[in-house]
Order: sequence, then structure tokens, then C-alpha cells
Amino acid sequence: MPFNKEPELIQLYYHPSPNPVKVALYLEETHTPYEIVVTDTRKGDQHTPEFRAINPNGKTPALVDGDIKVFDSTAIMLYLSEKTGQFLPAATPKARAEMHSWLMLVATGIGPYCGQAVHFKHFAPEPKEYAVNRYDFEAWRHWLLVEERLSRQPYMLEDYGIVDMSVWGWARVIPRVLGDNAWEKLPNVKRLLDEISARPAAQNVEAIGKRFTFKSVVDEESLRNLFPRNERLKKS
Ligand SMILES: N[C@@H](CCC(=O)N[C@@H](CS)C(=O)NCC(=O)O)C(=O)O
Repeated sequence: MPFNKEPELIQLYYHPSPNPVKVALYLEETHTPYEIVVTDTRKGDQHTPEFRAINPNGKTPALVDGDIKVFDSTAIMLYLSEKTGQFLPAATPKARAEMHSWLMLVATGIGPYCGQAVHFKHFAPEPKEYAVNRYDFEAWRHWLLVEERLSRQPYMLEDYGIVDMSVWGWARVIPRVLGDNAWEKLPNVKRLLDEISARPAAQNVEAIGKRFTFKSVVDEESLRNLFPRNERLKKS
């Protein structure tokens, strides 16, 4: 092992979209040094063999910390919180059970249903009424659970922490997922979104999107890269 070797910076494979931004927020909040590796999913960077060696699932975010590779935003949040010990609730079974429950609600409910709601509302070809109805309903159902909790307490757990940061990633895009009037039914989610967005760490995350260039248009190339499975339809 080389003597006096500088520790390597954590590398965050990043696109400014809901799952990567939560990880960037955690890194910023904990003042963990890291560097951004632009992974432009609209250009297909998620499908390169180099990226697949880090995240076989071919999606952002992914993180490399020395010889450790982690993929999936929630896995990364848990990895980093174990590493830093910050923004976690008390290390009691009760507090950790509560944390895991809400973290997984975001990971398995909010994220996937919002993602599919956006897909069917904004990208899928007609007829799509059945799918739009299903995913809009489920996205709303999950957000109303979060709203109900935040109507009774300032944060998802006792103090601001990793669950709130995970919620923030998706709350930023609620109008695109649920429609422009969504905030009328989600005032407490909006309160949390605004509070977190005003934090210096969140502003640093927003600045990443401006510091690096990401493809802004969604053209044919982007659609091929984001939804490669649709190519199958053309061949049949
Ligand atoms: N469960 C994964 C989902 C990751 C995910 O869907 N990432 C999106 C950005 S929010 C992505 O990379 N999309 C590009 C693609 O699907 O090709 C996580 O939480 O990290």
C-alpha cells in the first residue's frame, strides 16, 4: 500500500434527476468530499460497459468509494449514513424500524409509482388511460401517506434526516408527476420541500445541474436511451 497516498474522492455517477439528487443532498449535508461523474442518461451513458460494471442495473445514481461500489439511491444513502453516522435517528430498534419503514416507502412506493406516472402521462403512446389512472392513483396514494405524516410532525422522523432527503428528491418534481394543482392537497409536503430547498446543501445540489452540462432536450436518441425496451415493439 503506498505511504501517504491521498484518499481517493468519492465519485457520484450523477444525473440531475430525483434519485441522484437525494444522494448529492446527503453528501452536501454531511460535507463529504466527492466528485461528480456526469452520467447523461439522455445520451445513453448508463448503458456503457464501464458504467454497467458499477451499476449492472444501468440507472443513476451509483457511487464509488475507493474499492467499494454501491448502486441504488437508497442503498447509497444507507451506505453513506453508516459511514458518516450522520442524519440518522437514535440507534434503537424502534427508531431504526421507523426509519427503514419510511425509507422503503419512498424507495418502493414513491419512486417507482412517480416514475411510471411520469412515463405514462408524458411519454407513452395511446391508448394509455388504464395505465395513467393506475399510476396516478398509486402515486397520489403514496404521497398522501407522506402528507398525513407531515401534517402531524415537522419531519418524517423526529429530526431532519435521510428520509426527508429521500422525500425531497421526488417532492421537487411533484407538479410534473401529479399536476400543477397538486400542492393544494399536499401543503405539508410543500412546506418540507421549501424548507429543505432553502438549505445551503440543497442549493449546492441545484448548482451541480448548472455547473455541468446535461442534455436538456428529449429527442429520439433520448427516448431510445431511456426506454430501450420500446425498440422491441418496432420489430414485432
Ligand atoms: N431504484 C433506483 C432507480 C434509479 C432510477 O430509476 N434512476 C433514473 C433517474 S431518477 C435513471 O437513471 N433513469 C435512466 C434510465 O432508466 O435509463 C434508485 O433508487 O437509484
